[in-house]
Amino acid sequence: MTDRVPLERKVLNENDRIAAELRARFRENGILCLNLISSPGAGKTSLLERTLGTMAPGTRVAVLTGDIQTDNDARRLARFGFPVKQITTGGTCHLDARMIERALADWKLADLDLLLIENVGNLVCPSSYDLGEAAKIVLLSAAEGDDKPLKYPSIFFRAALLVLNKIDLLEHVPFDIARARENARRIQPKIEILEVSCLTGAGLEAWHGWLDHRCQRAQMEAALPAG
Ligand SMILES: Nc1nc2c(ncn2[C@@H]2O[C@H](COP(=O)(O)OP(=O)(O)O)[C@@H](O)[C@H]2O)c(=O)[nH]1
Ligand SMILES: [Mg+2]
Repeated sequence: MTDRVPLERKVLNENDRIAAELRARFRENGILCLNLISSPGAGKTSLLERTLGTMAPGTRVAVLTGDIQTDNDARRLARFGFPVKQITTGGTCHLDARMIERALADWKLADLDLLLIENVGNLVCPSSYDLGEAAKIVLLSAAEGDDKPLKYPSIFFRAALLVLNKIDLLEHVPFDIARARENARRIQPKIEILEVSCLTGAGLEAWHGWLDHRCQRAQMEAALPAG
């Protein structure tokens, strides 16, 4: 038991090293990489379906989607015609940087502008593993309870954006959206927050706007000297 903490630190250090290499490669190629994290069923794949569904053919976007078992999500996303790869972790509750590195081995990064990663459904483990992303995005759905930012602070602390999904359910569930926002800002005052419904499409223009803005920023950063 006493050896456990140093071992975990070593694993995380090794992960950070690979993630830093990935981040440098993404930057070199002007790629915006986003890491989507939520509990199972909050709507990560649905948000990706909505996102890919509005993209013109030829858009330089690709998706990696992680799950413990099955390639269901990859099959849901492949129908849009963009490169999609499933990473099946076989029991591991999060993606790590090595899995991303392996999954990218046969893709040409120079052909991409946007890499969207759907992490394994879990609000705890994925928050500790840097995948080289420019930003973590946490999704929380109205079905899950407005106290979740307080119960799982780590991911709300690390995410740049909170997507509050399933707002179409607000009239049916005792989810206080103002309290959810307030709880998230108690953990991280600067977190950006969007309210959407992937079912009805409400709020998704703001999501597309956020994405466009971040893509432009990634392109501009790639044009600057490294450092
Ligand atoms: N009512 C409602 N259901 C949604 C919404 N977004 C996703 N869902 C449903 O929630 C379930 C889980 O969604 P999914 O995208 O697979 O979640 P993931 O596990 O986070 O990838 C599916 O049945 C979706 O159709 C939404 O905005 N409103
Ligand atoms: Mg999914």
